[in-house]
Amino acid sequence: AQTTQTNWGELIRAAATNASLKHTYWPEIERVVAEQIRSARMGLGKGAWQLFVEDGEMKMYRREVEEDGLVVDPLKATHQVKGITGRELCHYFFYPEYRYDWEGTLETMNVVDKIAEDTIVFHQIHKRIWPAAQRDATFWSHLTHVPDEENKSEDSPHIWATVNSSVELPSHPPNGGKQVRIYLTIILMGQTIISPAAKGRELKRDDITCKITYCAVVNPGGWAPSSVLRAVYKREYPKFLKRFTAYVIEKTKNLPIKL
Ligand code: 6CM
Repeated sequence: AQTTQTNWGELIRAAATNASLKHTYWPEIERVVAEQIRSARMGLGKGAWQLFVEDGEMKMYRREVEEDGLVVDPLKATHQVKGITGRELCHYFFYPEYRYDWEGTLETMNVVDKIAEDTIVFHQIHKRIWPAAQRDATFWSHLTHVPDEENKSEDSPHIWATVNSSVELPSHPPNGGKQVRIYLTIILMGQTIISPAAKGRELKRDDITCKITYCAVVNPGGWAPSSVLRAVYKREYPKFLKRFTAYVIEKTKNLPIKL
């Protein structure tokens, strides 16, 4: 009941930098980020989600959806990882300097526009998957944090999120090169849970768990055989989430905890 009353737009605005708030993209960023946070927090709720990968704490669900004959299956994944915070998770997902370290589907990544410390515009070319044409994407990426509804006390860590959403760039028209443009809306969200045992003493990495939600809708933009695409997703999404979280654990293990 709480969730329906939350004004996510207001919370997202409160976390944003001035440079982001002033940008022409802002109304769209606020709308999409609010919508993504709302639906990521909703859990599986209604809708025909089918579990298609289960590996330890990691669970991945999809809904089979096609638009104009193209597979656009929404994906929703949940995971739990010890030793990292939601803020750290989203930091490594958002900032471009780490992307080649963990993004296995990437051929090239370019920062088209660094709008602000919390909003960056990217052009990415992804690896070609036989027998389809190579894909590229242009999207803005926004890093935000909102108070945790379940943990309302003053000093409890915020929920952090990075949202990526396609945007048209006159400098990079779709299907201009040899790639087919894909359209994506993606959220990675992390909620930090602190073990009650840590109360009153210095926090250790052993005391923290990150509850992760990752949702993705990718429209392949042009011909791609459904069965191949679903097989690719079944292989690549778990690979991404395992590899990426292992990467964040490795990067942060000797660093001070950033809540
Ligand atoms: O969210 C992820 N990565 C982000 C940073 O790179 C970003 C990227 C999203 C692009 C995901 C699409 C890649 C798949 C390209 C293949 C398209 C179809 C080819 C036709 C096959 C027959 O949000 C992690 C993304 C993990 C991808 C599985």
